[in-house]
Amino acid sequence: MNVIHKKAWAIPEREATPEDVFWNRRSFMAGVAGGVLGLGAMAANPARALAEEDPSAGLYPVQRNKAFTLDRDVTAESASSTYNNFYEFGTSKQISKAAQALPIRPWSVVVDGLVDNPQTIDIDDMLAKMPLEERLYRHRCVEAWSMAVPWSGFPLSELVKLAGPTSDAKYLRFETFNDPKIAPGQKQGWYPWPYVEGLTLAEATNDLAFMVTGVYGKPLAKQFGAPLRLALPWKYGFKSIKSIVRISFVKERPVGLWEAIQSSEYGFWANVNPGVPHPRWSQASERLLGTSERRNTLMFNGYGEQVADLYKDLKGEALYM
Ligand SMILES: Nc1nc2c(c(=O)[nH]1)N[C@H]1C(S)=C(S)[C@@H](COP(=O)(O)O)O[C@H]1N2
Ligand SMILES: [Mo]
Repeated sequence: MNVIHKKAWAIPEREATPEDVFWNRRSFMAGVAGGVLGLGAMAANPARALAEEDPSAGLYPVQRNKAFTLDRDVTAESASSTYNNFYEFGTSKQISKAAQALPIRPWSVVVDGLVDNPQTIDIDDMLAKMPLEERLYRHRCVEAWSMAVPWSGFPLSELVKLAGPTSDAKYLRFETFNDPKIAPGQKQGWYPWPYVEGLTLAEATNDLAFMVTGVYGKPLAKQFGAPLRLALPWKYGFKSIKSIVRISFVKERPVGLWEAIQSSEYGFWANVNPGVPHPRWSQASERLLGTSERRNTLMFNGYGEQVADLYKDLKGEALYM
C-alpha cells in the first residue's frame, strides 16, 4: 500500500527491486545468518521454528475442503512468508523477522456489540470449538501482486452463529492489536491505529469469508497475522485484517484504516475488478509472488459465482475500490 504524501518507502511495489534479484539476496542473507548463528535450519525457516513453539501445532494439518480449487500452483512458502504487508511492523515487505516479536499467547478475542452472546474467547478455546479445515484460496493485493495459499481455519459464519447478532446488527467491525512497544510501526502517529476493517453481515456469512488460524499445514506464522486473521479472497488484500483482537457487531458502516487515510483510493467494498483501475495504476493484471509470471486478474478474483449476488442491488456504491 502507499499513500499520496509519498515517503521514501512509498514507491509503488511494482517499481521496487525486481523479484529475481530480491530472492537471490534473501537466500544469500538467510544462508549467512544461519551460518553465523549455527542455527542453519531454524534461521532459514522461521515459520518451522515457530510451529514448534505454538501450542496449537498439534492441530495441523487439518483436512482439506476439496470444494476450493485453484487455477495455479500454490505459492512457495519461502516466497509468501517473506513478502508481507503488516504495517504494524514496518512499511516494507520484509517484516517477517520483526513480526516474531508479537506474543501470540495468551491471546483472546472480544466479541461484542449488537449480539445476544457477547464474550471474550481465548484463542485455544476457539480453536477447540471451531470446525477447522484447509482451503486453497487466491489472494489479490490492491498493489497488483497475488499469491495462492492453503489457509487453515473455519468459516466466519460459525463465529457469527456463536455471537448471535441482534436484528440491529448490520456490519462487523474487526480490530487488530495495538501495542507500539511490540510493533514499531504503531509509533507512527499519523496512522489511525489500530488497524480496522469491516464487512456487512451478509458478506460475513457468505461461505467464502474465512477465519484463518493456520497456513501450509501449520499454525499461522506471525507475519501472516497470527493467531487469527481474515481471508476474503474476492476482495483486495487489505480487507483481510491480521492479528484480530476484537470483533464488534455494529449498526454503522465501519471505516477501515486505509479508508481513513485515503478514501479516494481504498474504500469499504474493495471487491476485485480488473476493469476498474486504482487511481494510480491498472488492476488488469497481477504478478504471481514467487514466480516470474503475470496473469490477467479475474472479476471478483475468480469468486463471482459465490459472491456476485451480494452486490446486485447496490447501485451507486463504489464496489471496486
Ligand atoms: N493488521 C493488519 N492487517 C493487514 C495488513 C496490515 O498492514 N495490518 N495488510 C493487509 C494487506 S494490504 C494485505 S495484501 C494482506 C497481506 O497478507 P500477507 O502478508 O499474509 O500476504 O494483509 C492485510 N492485512
Ligand atoms: Mo494489500
